[in-house]
Parts: sequence; C-alpha cells; structure tokens
Amino acid sequence: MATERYNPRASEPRWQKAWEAAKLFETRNDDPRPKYYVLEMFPYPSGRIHMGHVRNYTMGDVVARWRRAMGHNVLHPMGWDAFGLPAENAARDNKVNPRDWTYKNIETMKGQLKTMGLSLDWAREIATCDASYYKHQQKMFLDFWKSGLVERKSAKVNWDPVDMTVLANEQVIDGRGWRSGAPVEQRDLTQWFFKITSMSQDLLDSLNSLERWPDKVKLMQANWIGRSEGLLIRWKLDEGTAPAGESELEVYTTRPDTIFGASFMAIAADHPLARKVAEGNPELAAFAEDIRHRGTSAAELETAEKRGFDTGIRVVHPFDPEWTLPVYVANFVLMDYGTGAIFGCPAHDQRDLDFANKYGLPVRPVVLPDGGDREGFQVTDLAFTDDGAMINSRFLDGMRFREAFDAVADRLEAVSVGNRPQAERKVQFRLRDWLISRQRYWGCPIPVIHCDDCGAVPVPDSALPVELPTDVSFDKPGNPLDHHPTWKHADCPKCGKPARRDTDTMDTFVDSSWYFARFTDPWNTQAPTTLEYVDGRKGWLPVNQYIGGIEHAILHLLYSRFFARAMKETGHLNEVKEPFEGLFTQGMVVHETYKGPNGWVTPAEVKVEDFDGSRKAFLLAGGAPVEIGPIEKMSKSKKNVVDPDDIIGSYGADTARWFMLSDSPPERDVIWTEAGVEGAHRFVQRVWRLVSEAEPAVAGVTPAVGEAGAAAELSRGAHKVLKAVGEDIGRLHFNKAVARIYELTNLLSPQVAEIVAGRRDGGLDAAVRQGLEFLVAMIAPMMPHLAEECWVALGGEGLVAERPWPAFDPALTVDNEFTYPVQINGKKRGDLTIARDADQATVEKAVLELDVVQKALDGKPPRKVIVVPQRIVNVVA
Ligand code: ANZ
Ligand code: ZN
Repeated sequence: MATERYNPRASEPRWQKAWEAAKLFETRNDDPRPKYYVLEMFPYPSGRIHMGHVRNYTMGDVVARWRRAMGHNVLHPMGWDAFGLPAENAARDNKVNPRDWTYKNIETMKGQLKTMGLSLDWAREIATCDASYYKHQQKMFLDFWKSGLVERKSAKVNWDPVDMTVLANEQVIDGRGWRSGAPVEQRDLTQWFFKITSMSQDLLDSLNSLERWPDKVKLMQANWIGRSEGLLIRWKLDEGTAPAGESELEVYTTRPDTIFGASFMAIAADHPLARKVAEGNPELAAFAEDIRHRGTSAAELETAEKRGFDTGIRVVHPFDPEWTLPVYVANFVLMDYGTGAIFGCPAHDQRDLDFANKYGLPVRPVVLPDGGDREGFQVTDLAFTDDGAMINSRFLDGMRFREAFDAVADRLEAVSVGNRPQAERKVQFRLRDWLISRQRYWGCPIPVIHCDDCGAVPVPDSALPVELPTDVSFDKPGNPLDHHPTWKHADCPKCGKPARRDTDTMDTFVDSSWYFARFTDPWNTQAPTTLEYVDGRKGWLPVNQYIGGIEHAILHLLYSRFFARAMKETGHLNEVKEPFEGLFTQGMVVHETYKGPNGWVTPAEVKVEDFDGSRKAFLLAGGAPVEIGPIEKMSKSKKNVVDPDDIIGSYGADTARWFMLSDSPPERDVIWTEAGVEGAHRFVQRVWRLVSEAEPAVAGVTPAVGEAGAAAELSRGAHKVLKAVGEDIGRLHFNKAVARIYELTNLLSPQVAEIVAGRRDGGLDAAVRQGLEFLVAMIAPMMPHLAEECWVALGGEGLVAERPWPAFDPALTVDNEFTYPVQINGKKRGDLTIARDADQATVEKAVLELDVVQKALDGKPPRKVIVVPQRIVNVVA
C-alpha cells in the first residue's frame, strides 16, 4: 500500500491552531492538581531566534508536555528580557525608537516561537520594558531601600568609556566591558547598590540545599562568593620611618602560619598610608596614578607584571622587635578587599614570589612539603602553596597549617596594642555589593527624586510607575534621560520644591532577577507577585525545573537568589528563598565553519561533498572551493549559523526538535549537521509510514498485551520502553529516551508487516495497536504535531496533548528469562532461553529438545545432564 509522505508544512500549523483554540496551555492558578513550574531562560528580543533558543525551548517543552501527561498542573510561560543596550544602539544607528525596535522584534520572535509548536501559556506573556512590569520593580526597589537592602554610596566604579556607563564587577571580564570589550577605567561616582553582601553567608550555605543543581554551577557560585577565614594583624610602623601621625599597618591574611616567611609589606595605591606618603613624594604619586589607570580586575592583576614602589617606611615583625620589613605600594593589592594591605611571603605565594624576585627581597621557605628535605628545600621560581610542616618558624616548627594558624592567632589576640588586641580572626567574602545604576535610557527608571534640601527622596507609591519618556534623542553621546528637556524636572515629594529625578536606570539584570515570580500572577496590578494560589495552598514557586545556558551560572542565578530573599524580607514572597529547585544547563549548538575566497560564509551558501571519505566544500554559487574550518559555537561573526526558520520551513518543527534532542546528551554541545537533520526527518517519515501501514489492520482493534509468542514478546518490549522513556524524560536524559523510541519502532516494524500480511497469532494485532499507541504517546512531548497526526490516523479521539501518559505493566518490564549456554561434552554448542524460575527438570527437558542436542545424541539417551541454575547446562553424550 502506498502511503503519502507526511507533510509537516500542512500539519504543523493546523495542530498549533487546534491547541490554541482549545486553550490547552493556558494554566489556571486554581487548578487543584499538583503544580509543576518549568521555565526556560527568557530571550532578549534581538530580532530573530537562533538555534540555541530552539534547543533550550525544545527541552523545556518536552518537560512541560510530559509533566502535563503525568497529571500535573503545568506552568510553562514565556516573556521578553526587553531592556538593554542593543535597542539604544539600533536607535542611534538606524534612527528608530528603542521601544518600536523592541516590540517589533518581539512580534517577529513570537511568531517564530509559535512555529516551533511550544506548549507555552501566552496569556502570561510579559515584557520587562512594559511599564506594567517595571512598576513593580520600582516598588520593590523602594521597599528594599526601606528595609536597608539598598544603599547609595560613593564608590570606585568600573566605567566603560565606549558604552559610557558604569558596569558591575561581574560585567567586567579580563578588565574589559562585557559588551564593548573596551578597557574599563576606575571612577569615583555616587551610585545605587543592592546589598547582596548582607546575604553572603546564606547565599553560600544554601547552595548545599540545591540538590538538583549541577555541581559545577554551585562551585562557581561558591568561588564567586569567596568566603575565607583569616586574621587581621596590626603591624607597628618602625618609628624612625613612619610618616607623622601614623603608627600601624593592618593587614588581612589567610596564611598567618607563614608569618616567619614574611619579607615585605604591600599596600594598594589608594591605601591611606600610600596617599599620605604620596603627598610629599611626586614620584610615588605618579606611580600610584599610573596603576590606578590600569584595570584592576582580579584576573588582570593575576597576569599583569608585578610592580612596586618602596615607600621607605618599615614595619616591625609582631614576634621580633629587632626584625623590620619594607613597605611597598604594589599594583597587585586591591583596595577593596581585606584592608588593602598584605604581608608578602614569597616562598608560599606566587604573586609575592614574582614580586620578591623582581625587587631582590628574601625568599625564606617556612612550609616543608611532606617528604621534603628540611636542609635542602628551596623556593626559586615556583611558590609552594600546598600543605606541609612548618620550618624556620620558631615556636611553630613542626606544626601543620591549622595548628600554626591558631597558635599565631591565639598569641597575637592576647597581646594588646593601644587597648585593642594585635590580631583578630575575621571571615571575609570576595562578593561585592551589586551596583545597579546605569547611565542609560532603555532601562527601568530609578524611582528617586533628588532635592537640595531633603536629599534622595523616594517617589511615592501613588506616582509609580515612573515611566520612560518616549520623545528622546540619541544625537548626543551619554544618557538621553539626562539630556531630555523636561523629564528630569520634578517637585520634591517631601518639601515640594523643584528637584531632579534620578536619571539613571537599573542594570537589566535586575529585570531578569524576578520575572519567574511575575509569571505566577502577571495580572496582579497591586503587587509584583502573589504566592497565594488556592485556599492558602503552597504557590507556584520555586520553579521546579529551570533550563538555560551555563553562561548565567554566576550573574543571573546569583542575583535571582538574592532577589528571592529580598522579596521575602519585604513581603513580596511568602515562603520561598531559593527560586529554582532544579537547574539544568544545556550545551551549545555548534557547527562547522566555512571560509570562502572572501572570508567566512554561511552553511546555506556551501555544498559539502564526499570524495572517497574526505569531505570537500564548494560555494553553491560559482563552485569556488571553500575551506572547512573547525566546529565552533554558532555565531554571527563566524557565520556558521543555521536559521531555525529555514529548517522549520523545509523539514518542519518536529524534525528540528527531534534532532536537537537525539544527537547528544543535553548538557553537552550538539553538532548541527545537515546529515543529522536529514536522519531526524527520515525518522519522522518512518513513524508516519509505520502508523499508516498498520492502520487498516489495527482499526477498531482494542489494544492489549500479547498473549503468546511474538505478540507477547512485542508487548514486553513495548512496556519496557515505555517505562524507560518516562524515567529518562524525568531525568532530562532526552537522548536516551530517543534511543529507546528508535528501539520500539524497530520492534514494531516486522510485526506490523505480519499483521498486514494477515497474521493475528497470540493477539498480535492488539499488541501492535498497543505498541503504536505507546509510540504516539512517547513521541508526543518531542514531536507533538506528528503525534497528533498519527493519533488521528489511528482513529484516536481528542488531542494527544491532552491525553495522560500511558501506564506500563510492571510485570512485563522485569526480565523473567535467562539464557543458558548449552555445552555438549564440555564444548559450547548452543543457547537455551527459558523462564528464569524454571526448575531443573524443566530445563533438562527443554535442553534435550534442542536440535543441536538431539543431533549430538543421535537417538541415544544422554549419559548425564548437569544443570547449574542460572549459570550453564552441560550434556554428557
Ligand atoms: C599572607 C600570605 C602568605 C597570603 C601566603 C597568602 C599566601 P583569599 O583566600 O582570597 O581571601 N590578600 C589579602 N588582601 C589582599 C588584597 N587587598 N589584594 C590582594 N591580595 C590580598 O586570599 C587572602 C590572601 O590574599 C591573603 O593571605 C593575602 O595574602 C592576600 F603564603 O597573606 B596572604
Ligand atoms: Zn525636598
């Protein structure tokens, strides 16, 4: 029988309309079934979706559809991370309004997402640039401020000279702005901060409770928070060398055990002592000015050449009044960590060693590697930073790290210098407060009015939202809100005098730090979110499964964790402090790169051919040879991008979805290849053919487990696959689930041929029907359109998208059989598969019936049959 090919172009839009008409994915907050909240990181509306989106949203959709089939009330929303610099750049370059540009992109991308057949609740769509969204953000800002979680302070900030804005520490990568790539400068500005450091300890401790987060993400966050236990030690300045009015230098160290290996002190260029000396020392002033202008990111300091300036000041060693050490101003000491001053121990710290070697300072080892030679141990170019036993350290000799740390701390804590102990234990965090002020237009306005008399005054609730003006000009560099002729003029809410609005907007990471909460009740005009769900039952949060890119491991996820806590503190959330119960970070979509005679070319412009096993590429137009480059992340710069529209247009969304899921484990990169997509499409057609061919033979047949022979075997296989696929999807092992589904079609194919040929033994038609229904249910989360089409072909009722996940029979999924190797006179001659619990007599009887055995015995009775249960059978002829 000839079946027509499946035509996704006709089928897919039809099913999308059917789901929409039935409002299947519009989730009700008062639905009594158990909730399941699955969320993918929402996109920035850059203009078009890319393959990374396709992969991300396909995974989320499989989870959403499967959870729905499992009986959950599923929340699966979508929105737009819609503020940000590209809109302003487009405005400047193309003379379009950032708002128009953004909303147009949203429309385009929404249309694209719809062609993917995602089961999204579009009724909850939000865009962070809507005043109805940022109104609540402004309210939260003010509430956080009231609760002491917001602070306005002057700080040394990272200034991006190209984007002309301040950046958070997290947005400075290797000393450069994360967007512009320009070297960041240091400036003193008064800015708004979220006090994320007030939660450092909790943000760190609670990582332990996140059982369904990848370890690597937790580790990255822990390192970013950077807790260390150390000691503050005050060193006396040597009187003859100290500047007037100065008597001590306080340092922070995590290695007080190495105090007898100290050979110099180093302070930051902005340390008060450095500033004081610089006042009378133009050479030092110039040196300090120079290092101030260079980047001060930790990574940069790590690699930059160490530079220092001897101040001439000396300090006295806390354990030896005769021992003095020089104080340098050095470029590798940060002012905003610890006390901005350190003691350098070259033998056990690489930076200190580089510095000491450059300036000819002593290098004295005080920690001996285990098994090392006490007399001969020396450090020259490589610092020894591991654990060992103390040497050359007077009363510490022989101790290990912990003991030596405590011995130094105990002794110095007991000494008092000017009413205070000379040392004090201190826990220190690397995490800094979150600077949120941005000198940009396209962001959420900071709802504050500055009055000469009253200072910074909150905008009253009744005047929220503070909306962005729409008539802005991008002709001048800098912040358009600041240039606007009227917008910033406002009366002081407190005293009524003319005052100025804050013209800064919030970092767009603020917008994405709470959107997951907004989705739970986007219609609420009074509060940003409410957790009250139904009759005081627990609400939607936390998100049960969050899926997105590893690139957000630190910034977005840490900020969201801060926000959930701050919202809870200010009454905007009830119970939850961890916003994401499960986190999955998917791999990237990568593709070969191609270089033509005039530079990079896109895969669409290239044809690749196989010549005796070696692949060669040519331009489609003109046939010029093309060099095949390495496989890399799809990116515009290398032009190795495949447009989802093209793929969906030619193969359909189901093919794209199937390929994304099938090819590699979801946490790894997936290599997009034409051959792979074609393979996926062949499978789509194969499923369709299987169902179409079987249909006449299974029409009207009631699905059932096969009773005997091939029918029973098929049912066992089908139930096993059903069980495994459910487990695989539950664990997000999509590629494994796909492999199982292939297995099932392989089991079904020959049996479909049998029933088409008219066989029905052991209820084969009913077993095939059941297998096909399982197949349809199992492909439904992944290829939802094809599943609906197959369901119709089988004469099924209703929409697959609404049907429950089928139940497997556990008895059919356990392996009840055992295969015995059968030996004749000690040589293996065959196998016997038989029920695992068959008794000895049954096994013996079955063995003697085997052809090979009968042939060997040649009509005579065996001398002996030895059955080793669950092991082997030996026939002695
Ligand atoms: C002496 C010492 C000896 C150190 C040794 C290390 C190894 P974490 O663990 O990251 O907290 N340090 C302190 N303040 C600094 C600053 N403002 N800028 C640059 N470095 C600073 O690191 C703490 C260690 O980093 C401290 O312990 C200090 O050097 C350095 F064998 O003190 B240590
Ligand atoms: Zn005032």
